[in-house]
Amino acid sequence: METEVITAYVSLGSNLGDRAGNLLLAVRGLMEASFVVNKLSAIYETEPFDLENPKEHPTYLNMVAEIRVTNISPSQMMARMLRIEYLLGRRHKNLKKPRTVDIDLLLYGNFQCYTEFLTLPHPRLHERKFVLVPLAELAPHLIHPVQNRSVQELLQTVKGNSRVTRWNPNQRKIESEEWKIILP
Ligand code: PH2
Ligand code: MG
Ligand code: MG
Repeated sequence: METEVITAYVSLGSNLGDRAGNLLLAVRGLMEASFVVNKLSAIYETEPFDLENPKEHPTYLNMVAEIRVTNISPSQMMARMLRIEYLLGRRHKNLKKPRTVDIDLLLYGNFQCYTEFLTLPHPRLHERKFVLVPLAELAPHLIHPVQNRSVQELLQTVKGNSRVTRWNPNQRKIESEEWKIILP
């Protein structure tokens, strides 16, 4: 049997708890679920986007992973990703609530599908700077199979100026309790 190799892109986001720790546990979860992780983008701190009251939501950390897929269908991939979300503490599907981790399938090669369970390419990927910035880091020349434009071009014309900055672990806020331990 011929094995077809597909390159897929997955978006990871967290805005609850130890956000960077959650992203890295999600990457580990992908590897444990037999996904071959080719490349990882940097981690970006991103302003909540696409939500009714964006100011009321904690800031997100987002990143994108490139995955080499053999013999796993898009729906099998989604099922494994949902299981990782569940194992990392996500208990609700409510898009409006903060979450420990959100794992979305952005692209599965050039495959297109429109079902209740899964839409590919991800229907909002081309409108989201928090996805396009890390995706452009990994694959700037990749052509979006529906928009027919490269990731770089989509990023240049994306609407809105929501903040997306490279996350720096040394700039993390230190909680007041931690200061007491460092400075007795
Ligand atoms: N995810 C959403 C809605 N809004 N905003 C940012 N910055 N990052 C996200 O991952 C995100 C969002 C729904 O999944
Ligand atoms: Mg999402
Ligand atoms: Mg999701």
